[in-house]
Amino acid sequence: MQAIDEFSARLKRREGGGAISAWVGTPDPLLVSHLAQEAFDAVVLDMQHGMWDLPSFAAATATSRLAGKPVIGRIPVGDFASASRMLDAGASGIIAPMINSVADAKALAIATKYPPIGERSWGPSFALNHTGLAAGDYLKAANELTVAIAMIETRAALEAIDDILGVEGIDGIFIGPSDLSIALSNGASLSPNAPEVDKALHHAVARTKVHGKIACAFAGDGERAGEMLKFGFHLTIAGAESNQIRAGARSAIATARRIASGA
Ligand code: 3PY
Ligand code: MG
Repeated sequence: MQAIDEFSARLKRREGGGAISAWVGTPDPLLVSHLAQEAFDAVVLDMQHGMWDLPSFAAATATSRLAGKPVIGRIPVGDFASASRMLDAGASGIIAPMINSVADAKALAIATKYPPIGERSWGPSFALNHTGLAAGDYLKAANELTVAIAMIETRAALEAIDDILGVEGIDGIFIGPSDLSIALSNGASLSPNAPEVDKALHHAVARTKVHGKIACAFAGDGERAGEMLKFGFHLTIAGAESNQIRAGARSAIATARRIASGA
């Protein structure tokens, strides 16, 4: 087993004072290679709104792992078949969007955990290469080496949060503040930093603590990510790569213009 494979177990023990993960939707392993050089604890490859397919996901997972960064995959809504395929490709965890009920949470656990917890089908092709484990050892370790994380981003999910957290095989929750803000405002606004979202975030951290599981949340930038860690989240995001790239470019152009104008 590689040192990188201790990431999920450490996260489950809630060690390390709060992880920050990169978030990548652009389906290019070479882009992941650059981001993985930065001081991120992990890299999320987003197949829900990002443009990854399975071959590009598998290649980016290998690239990220080469830089010492574990990969967590976000599946499209309800695409639990892709969850086990991402784990087969070597992902250390799965984030599943729109988990609104115990039935949804059980479907996630079934796809991602081997028996006796779930029914993940055998075939960890690249996961064996990456972990260096023999097949039998991987079978014994895999449920511990990977995390299954349920997204809470609707009113129904908030109401069912304790039941979802109580499902065996669900290691934690991940708050999607954008969808949650749309749900809480009945579609009136996209306001991920609104006070009612903050209230839900605090509630989620408190309920997760009671269940001894992991609390994760998306943040749109570094400032919001810092707040999330202060709220008590165990893993957060400091913005998507598209925004980080554009912000970097904007800042470089503005600096050049300011210096050229003598301001
Ligand atoms: C949300 O904020 O709704 C998310 O899904 C984060 O990507
Ligand atoms: Mg969402």
